[in-house]
Amino acid sequence: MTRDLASIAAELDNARATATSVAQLATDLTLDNAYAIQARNLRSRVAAGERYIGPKLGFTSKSKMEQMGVSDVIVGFLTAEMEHRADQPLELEGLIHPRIEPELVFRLGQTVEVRADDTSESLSRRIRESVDAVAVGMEVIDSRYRDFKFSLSDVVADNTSAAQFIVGQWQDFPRELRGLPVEFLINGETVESSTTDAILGDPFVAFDQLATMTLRYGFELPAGAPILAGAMTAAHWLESGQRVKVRVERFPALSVAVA
Ligand code: OOG
Ligand code: MG
Repeated sequence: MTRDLASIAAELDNARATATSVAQLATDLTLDNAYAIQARNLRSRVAAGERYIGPKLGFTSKSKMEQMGVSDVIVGFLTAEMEHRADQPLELEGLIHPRIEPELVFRLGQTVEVRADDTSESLSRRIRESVDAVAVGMEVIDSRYRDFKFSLSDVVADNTSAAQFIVGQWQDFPRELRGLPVEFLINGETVESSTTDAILGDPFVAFDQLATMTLRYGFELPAGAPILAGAMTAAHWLESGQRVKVRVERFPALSVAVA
């Protein structure tokens, strides 16, 4: 039986709010309907007082696609309330089965509006020209589905597992971001290493993906928006007492303690 989008949206939002996992959705949910569910939950969270600040990309790296068995780039939303400050301990309460992953974050220096004659090339170019800073980041993902398992449409409907994110110190936007070594450490031990090329072969290709998805699904790109470009390694389970750190060459390291 096909369920209406409003009831699926309400079930997922309730799962998030109560930190209780739910069953995966029916397999006949289309990707367009999954994005419609995501948009409904953004609207209801904004109506409840949260503030939309920017988009996040997911599955832009092979390591993430392989870890989760999903191979298409996805986009979710970030609200101001989801941002966590690195100098505060990360609280696991209110989360179901959180994981953490190392990200690059771009910042939009000005609002990017979609124009009627935009192609993904022209929009990608304006996004890139509007980015004024980049930082190392981390994302806490927390699938609302049982056992952290999902299909592509499931994870899109669930706002791409987004839960919290941390942004390190903003750096001037460089001409080039390829080839920088990345290390992900838990309790001082390197658990993953990679390079910035993990993101689509070149982190700047994230702008093309964001442009294509924005033309299709209408994400807002307001001034000041952080844009998560996607994890550069597989994600790791968060456990209380851990210290998690990301090192990307040429950037200040970013670390956070788990309460
Ligand atoms: C979906 C979110 C993927 C990324 O950076 O690749 C993502 C998930 O893995 O649960 O945020
Ligand atoms: Mg991510």
